[in-house]
Amino acid sequence: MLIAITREPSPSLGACELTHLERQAIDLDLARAQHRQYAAALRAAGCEVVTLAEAPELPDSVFVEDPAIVLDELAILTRPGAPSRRGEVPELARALAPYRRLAQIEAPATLDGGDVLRIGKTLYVGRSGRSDEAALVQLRAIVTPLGYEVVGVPVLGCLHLKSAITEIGEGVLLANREWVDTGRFGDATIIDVAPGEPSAANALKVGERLIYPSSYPETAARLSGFDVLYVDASEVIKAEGAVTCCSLILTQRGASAT
Ligand code: CIR
Repeated sequence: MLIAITREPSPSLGACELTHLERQAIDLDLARAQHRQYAAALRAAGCEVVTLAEAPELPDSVFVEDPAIVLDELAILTRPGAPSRRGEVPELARALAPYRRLAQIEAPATLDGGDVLRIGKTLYVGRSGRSDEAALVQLRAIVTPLGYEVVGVPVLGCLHLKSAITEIGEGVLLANREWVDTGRFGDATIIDVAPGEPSAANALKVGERLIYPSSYPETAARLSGFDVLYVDASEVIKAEGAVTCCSLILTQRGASAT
């Protein structure tokens, strides 16, 4: 059984952090409806969905991917790069504690979960504006004893590594080569985002299915052969989010498992 942890969009989502996008009005009712559709897609893909309560004082708290990284063996609480997001961590810690033992990235290092792409036992870590070398060193110390390799990857022009590249099948990555050097990912097959859809590389793989925004039809046309559940994510996209950011997916196991 897979668990998907999500969080209701904050009533203050319109005051979210923005780095590469101009601010646009966010329709909160629509964001909530889209979030329910996203939860339904997670259920259709086989997840039990745990939804945390909204946090009016934390505009970006719907993006639960950033305050934690969940591996089979443990969860690592991050120290988000944006100070406004650091208050998101304690609630995620409470939510994850029943399932995983917890480790923590310590100050002054900063790390956003959106910068961590796990492929097998390799953690690719985006060197974005949010995640620094000190965090990479801490992460490596936490996960190397568990058999993981940590590889830093420069990211330029987008918020996070997973804005630029995600895994959509075994050995298959969806990528925007303008933002990341795909040569860093070994001999993986690369599917390029369509020209004119630079933000289309973020797909959420859940088991054998993909959850993918309906906003990128030309890139979607390149996903034939994949079992895709489309969701309307227009409002989180305005907040510089996408589909991986709105959940933490974990296999069900107890916190004492190692
Ligand atoms: C932020 O700038 O932190 C939010 N507005 C968007 C975070 C999106 N998270 C993600 O891609 N993992």
